[in-house]
Formats: sequence, C-alpha cells, structure tokens
Amino acid sequence: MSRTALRICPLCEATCGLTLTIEGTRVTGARGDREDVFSNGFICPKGAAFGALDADPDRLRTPLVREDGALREATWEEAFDAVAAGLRPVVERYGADALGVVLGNPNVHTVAGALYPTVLLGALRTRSVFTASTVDQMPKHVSSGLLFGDANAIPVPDLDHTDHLLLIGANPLDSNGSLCTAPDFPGRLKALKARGGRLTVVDPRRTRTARLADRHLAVRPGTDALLLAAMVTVLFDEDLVDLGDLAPHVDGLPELQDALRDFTPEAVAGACDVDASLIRTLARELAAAPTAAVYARIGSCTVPHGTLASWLVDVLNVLTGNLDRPGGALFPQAATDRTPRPAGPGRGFALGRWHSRVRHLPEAKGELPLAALAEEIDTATEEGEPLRALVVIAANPVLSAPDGDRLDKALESLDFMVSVDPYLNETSRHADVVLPPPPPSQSPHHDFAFNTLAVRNQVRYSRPAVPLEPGRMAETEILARLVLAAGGMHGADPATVDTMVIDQTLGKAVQEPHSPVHGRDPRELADRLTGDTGPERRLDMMLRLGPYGDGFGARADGLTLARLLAHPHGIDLGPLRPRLPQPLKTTSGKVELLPAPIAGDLPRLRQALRERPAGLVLVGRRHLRSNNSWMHNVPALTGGSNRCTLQLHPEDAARLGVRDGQPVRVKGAGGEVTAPAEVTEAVRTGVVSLPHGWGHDRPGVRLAHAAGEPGVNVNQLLDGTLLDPLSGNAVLNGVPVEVTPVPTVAEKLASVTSTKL
Ligand SMILES: Nc1nc2c(c(=O)[nH]1)N[C@H]1C(S)=C(S)[C@@H](COP(=O)(O)OP(=O)(O)OC[C@H]3O[C@@H](n4cnc5c(=O)[nH]c(N)nc54)[C@H](O)[C@@H]3O)O[C@H]1N2
Ligand SMILES: Nc1nc2c(c(=O)[nH]1)N[C@H]1C(S)=C(S)[C@@H](COP(=O)(O)OP(=O)(O)OC[C@H]3O[C@@H](n4cnc5c(=O)[nH]c(N)nc54)[C@H](O)[C@@H]3O)O[C@H]1N2
Ligand code: SF4
Ligand SMILES: [Mo]
Repeated sequence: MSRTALRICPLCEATCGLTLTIEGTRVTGARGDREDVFSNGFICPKGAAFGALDADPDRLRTPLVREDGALREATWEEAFDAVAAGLRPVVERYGADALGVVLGNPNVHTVAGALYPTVLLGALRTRSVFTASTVDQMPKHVSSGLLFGDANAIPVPDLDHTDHLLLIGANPLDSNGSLCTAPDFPGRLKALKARGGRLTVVDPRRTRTARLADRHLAVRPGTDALLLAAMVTVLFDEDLVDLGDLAPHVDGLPELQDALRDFTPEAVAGACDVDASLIRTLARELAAAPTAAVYARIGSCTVPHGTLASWLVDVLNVLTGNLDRPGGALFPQAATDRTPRPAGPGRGFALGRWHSRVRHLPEAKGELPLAALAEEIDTATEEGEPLRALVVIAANPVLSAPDGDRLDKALESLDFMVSVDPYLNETSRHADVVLPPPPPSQSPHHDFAFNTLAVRNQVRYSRPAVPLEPGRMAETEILARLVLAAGGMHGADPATVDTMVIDQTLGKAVQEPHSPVHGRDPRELADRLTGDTGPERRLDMMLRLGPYGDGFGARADGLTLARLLAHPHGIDLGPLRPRLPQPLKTTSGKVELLPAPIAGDLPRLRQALRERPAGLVLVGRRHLRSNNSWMHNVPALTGGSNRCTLQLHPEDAARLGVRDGQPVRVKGAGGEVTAPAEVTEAVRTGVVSLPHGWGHDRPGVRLAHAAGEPGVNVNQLLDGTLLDPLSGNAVLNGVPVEVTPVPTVAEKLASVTSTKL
C-alpha cells in the first residue's frame, strides 16, 4: 500500500514543496505539491528524482572508522569514541586553531546544518573556519556588511512585481536561482515578460536564461564591476540619479560620484568588450523603468573584483530608488529572523579582524578563504601550528575548491579528520571517521537560510516523511554529539546541546527591551515550548520570538510550531515589503554608499581598465540535472547534455584546430586536464567553459555510477592564488587557460606513418 507525504525539496535554493509517494519506507515517486503556498506545484528533474537520490545504494548506512589504515563499518558508539579520541588531544596539545572546521553547501539545505555548526564553532573557539561561501557568495556578504552594516542583509529582486530585471552572471533557468529563493524562477521570468517587463542578461555565455532575455550582453568575463561602474557614471552625468524615499537613509552620494568619475562608458568599453553606447542605454533603461532590480550571482562574485561588483549592484539599486521598494530589491523578513530591533546606528561590519597564518589573508565574516585550506595544512610557519585535524561537514573541497590535488595530499597528512557525509567521496575518503546522515526522506526540513532570501515571505516545515531506519541517527543528533565530542563533553546527552541553546537564547531575549518576552521568566518560556525533538523545540522558540511569532502568548494569533504543523502546505506571509531603516546596522545608521575598504579597492579596478587577456579565459557552467559535486551518482540525473565537456566557440575551435568531440588539453596555473571539446556558439569568442564538481576517478571513492563517467576536476586548473582581496573569495571565472587539441590515435598513427615515409 502506498501513501503520500509532503517534503520541501532540499536539492537547490528554490525550496519547492514536493508530494512524495511512499511504499513501505521507500520513496517511489515525487511530484510538485500544487497546494504549496510558495511553489504551487513546480518541480524540476532533480526534485522528480528525489526517490532515486534518496535510495542511492552507495549512500553509507553505518559510520566508518579507520583501523590499520582502512575504513571499516562501526557502531555509532565506536565512531564517536574515535572522534573524541582523535580531536581532543590535538586541541589540548596544539591549541584551538589547530583544529579546523570546513562547512560545505548542503549545510544550508538541512535543519542540522542550520542549527548546530554555530554551536560547534562556539564550543571550539577555533579561528580556522572555512566554508563554501568563499568559493561562492562571500563578496555579496562583504558588500552588504559594508553598505548596510549586516553581512546577511542581502536585498532580493522583487521578481513577481518588477518592471525591469538586470540579471548578471546568473543562469536561473539551470540553477533555479541563488541568493534569490524563487520556486519556478523560469516561470516567474516568463511572467515578468508577459506583463510587459524587460529582462536584460549579462553573461559571456548564451545561456537558456540569456535566450529568454530581451537583451543579452556577452561581456568579457571578470569585467562586470567596470560595466556597472560605468552605468553609475552615466546616471550621475545624465542627471538620472533619483533616490526617492531612500534619500534620508543614504550617506556618501557626492563621494561616490567623485570616486567613480573615471569609469566612463568609453573608458570601460574595451575591457568589457561592450559598446559605450550600449552601456549608456543600459543605464538609461534602468533609470527609466517604473521599477527595476539589479541582481547578480556566481559570475559576478567568483571573479577578481567580486566585492566591487556586488557593491555596485546595490549601488545601482540605490541610485535608481529601487532599493527597498516594491518592484525593486527588498530585504525579506523570515519567520525565524530575530525580533527586529528598533532602527538606529549599529556596530558596523569589520573585516580582517584576524588573518590566515601562511598568506596573511584577512578573515571575512569569521571565515578564512577555502582556497587557503591546503596551505594552512601543508605549510609550516614560525607563526603557529599548521592545521592538524579537521571537522568536515557536508563539504567536498577536493572537488569544489582550487587545486584539489594539493588539498588531497594535505588531507592525507592530517593527524585526524572526521567527515559528516552520506558518501565516501573525493574528500571523505581521507577521514578517520565518517558519520553518515540519513537520506532526506528520513530528515525534517525547514529553510532557515533560504527564507531570508525568498522573493515572498512564507514559512513551511516538513517532518521526516519516513521514520529513521534502524541503525540510523538523525543528522541533528550526529551534529549535537559531534559538538560534545569535539568540545570535551563526549558522552553527555545530546539533548543538553539544545537545552543549552534554548536557555541562552531565552535568557537573552527576556533582557531585550524590544523583545515580546521582555521581563519574563525564561524557564517559564522554555516550559511552554512544543515539539517532538530538541531541534523542533528550537524551531518553535525561533518562530515564537520572531517577527510573526506569538511572543509566547503576547500576540494571540502569532506563529508557533503547532500552528505551522496545522498548515502542511505552509503559511504565506505576504509579498516583500519596505523595511528600511530597520535592517541597517552601520555605525551611521544609514546606507553607506562608499565604505572605506571599497574606496581602497578602486585603484585596482582602475588598473583593470587597461587589462585585456590575450588568450582564452575559462568560465564555469551548471547543468539543470546536477548539483555541485555530489549528484553524478544517480543514473536519472546523468547522461544526455549533462556532461563534462569543454565548450568553445566555433571561431576559436577553427583557430586552434579543434573538432567537436575531440579531446582537448586545458592548462591553467594549477595543472591541466583533458576533456572532450564541445564546439558551440553558446560561449562567446575568447571564452571556454567547463563545469565543476566532476573528477570522480580517485581511488577509494565509492560512487559506482559516477565513476563510470568521472569527468575532470576543473578546479585543478587553479592554484588558489587568485582571490578577490576584500572577501577572500576564490576566482573561479575568467581564469586564463591554454587549450590544445589532443591528437586522436588515428592522427598519431598518421603522423608516425608520414614521418616514416
Ligand atoms: N570551478 C568552480 N568551482 C565551484 C563552483 C563553480 O561555480 N565553479 N561553485 C562553488 C559553489 S557556488 C559552491 S556552493 C561549492 C559547493 O561545494 P561543496 O561545499 O563541496 O558542496 P557540494 O559539492 O554540494 O556537497 C558537499 C558534500 O555534501 C554531501 N552531502 C549531500 N547531502 C548532505 C546532507 O544532507 N548532509 C551532509 N552532512 N552532507 C551532505 C555530499 O555528499 C558532498 O560530499 O562549490 C564551489 N566550487
Ligand atoms: N542545476 C544546478 N543548480 C544549482 C547548482 C548546481 O550545481 N546545479 N548549484 C547551486 C549553487 S551552490 C549555487 S551558488 C547556484 C548558482 O546559481 P547561478 O549563479 O545562477 O549559477 P550558474 O549557472 O553558475 O550561473 C553563473 C553564470 O555566470 C556566467 N559567468 C561566468 N563568468 C562571468 C562573468 O565574469 N560575468 C558575467 N556577467 N557572467 C559570468 C556563467 O556563464 C554562468 O552562466 O546554483 C545552485 N543551483
Ligand atoms: S527547482 Fe530545486 S527545489 Fe525545486 S524541485 Fe528542483 S531541485 Fe528541488
Ligand atoms: Mo553555491
């Protein structure tokens, strides 16, 4: 007999509601939940493959522990004993910073990843923290930190209401959106066009998103900051700046105008490879639209001027009066956000409070660049101990970060490593202990992170669709036990971690004058919490303290976990609404248009005016049926156009003597790889494209299907030296490479024969 269960899809940022068909304990089908308040039935091929991904036979079922050099299956007790015995001596002997923590992307897709890593970092007090953010969106955090005083205050384009969307370096038709949570992003873009709105796409590739656009600019990779700076000068020069209602909340307008004066359309046109007149048109169109939003993603962040580009995106939103207004770019308000404090000056955002040991790279948001992880392990300096041990949670940096070969060796040299990962893959195979989370059907789901980035305020929660299999441990419990084992409290009841967080949070809340629970007894509040598990009680607490919460009885119809559970398709909380000045936490209490670190980085941008790469540059791409490094093991999601090929333009192919399908050698600063050529007009001339997350041919990896077509690791072309200096973000796009055809066997034979003759 089959039944159905609702489950929010954790496979990308779109957070679609799914209806799973379940037979026994197995998910046999997945379709879009038409009644979901946010996704209204949308589903993509990944969501449809939920069952196959969930039941992947290569998912680990028990913990693994290294014994005599080899990993063997173990009990949870043995595994956590080994974790405590492996980590504690390192901390005690070499200090907190000798133990590093690496957090990967799936942490933003799990309840466990949202609730426990912060507790872990608090317990460990290590400064050796590395996450996927520094191969992704750290430039956006830094720009938001500097502009708004809060690194997590990221304005989101009002997709459903805007008249004009300028979309830069993003391909939501394949990625389904990022830092802009919008189930059915493709449908929302089509609706924008259907209501007479305009879509402009800036991307060196003619992506599926670009094909939908009214205008597509194939910019030269890495030059968006120049393009956007020139748009700003046009707005000033043509008197198109109009802050509207924002004016009282903005500081630094004259200084901004002055700082960007040199970046005229004519000055940047050559570097960007975009006509000056077209740049003027872009600026005029943006200013003329009744409402407009500038939105940029990976292609604007993972480049040498990532922070400047991210900053200029919001500068343009401000100058056209579109920040914080419907139809523009607004700050969402999630149900689990903290109680908004009254508007007013805040503490501001500090960068570089400490530095990495080897290259002295500044921290950003408490993190060091992931591109520096290998050297922090393999390089001794006089300043301190190298990393001796690592806790890796949901991260596969051997494939995701620059120079995987070096990192591969470095991981091998560690005293101890623990991975929380469902697979034995390129990274986790180095672990001394692997702690596998259960498959998603057995885990609860709430989008703590993505609701703060969603195009509509809403709240949804799914309980596990299937009970935990015998022998499984919930990922929330795995991480709670990890906190205890790493923090010197091995063996304590994992529930104490949740109790501790609840006590601390409520203890603080009752002291805050703006909190709905000000002055109340925290123990009385804790007793009122509902939920079957510690994490559910924490969710209940956050909902009740949050902006829509019941304030523990203070607001009769406010949100609680119980109320959310009564609405299995979610609760709609309305469209995005203006919130300024409340979200601002700068020391001035205003939007600071020209923060000092940004001004300090402008000379480097000025230099870029003169830079023109002579050879080819590499960019990445994503495929709809894939996700970073971990989805190549499901037959339904592989094959067809989802292949690790080097795309290049027919003119470049002809010049290099490369034929479609022929193997080509790609060489970068960090190494070389060989991949089949795909000759296509989808990339502009001078640009080649290779996707990331491939290269599943290392020994010890247990990914049977992926190993059949392993692909190559694009990040081996990087040596980790190219970074955006303000954010420490790795440069993954616009990287210089050399491409040469590899002669086929027949061609080699022919050349041998001809020399003989
Ligand atoms: N060249 C190039 N490199 C890139 C990018 C690029 O565009 N170009 N993109 C970058 C970006 S944006 C990102 S976010 C990173 C992503 O890189 P990573 O942070 O490494 O993330 P993933 O590859 O998505 O998955 C990491 C690990 O999580 C595991 N995992 C999957 N589900 C779960 C779960 O429920 N729990 C746990 N504990 N583990 C789970 C997977 O098995 C995998 O080992 O890659 C970056 N690397
Ligand atoms: N199917 C699928 N979905 C995913 C993922 C996945 O791997 N597969 N990964 C998820 C993750 S972790 C993230 S962060 C998001 C990313 O979401 P997106 O940012 O939408 O992802 P991409 O498809 O990499 O789009 C980046 C685009 O930037 C272009 N580009 C490269 N260099 C430049 C440049 O210098 N300037 C400009 N203007 N454009 C440039 C590339 O050609 C590419 O089309 O996707 C998420 N969703
Ligand atoms: S778009 Fe993303 S969230 Fe929606 S079904 Fe596809 S993978 Fe899941
Ligand atoms: Mo990402």
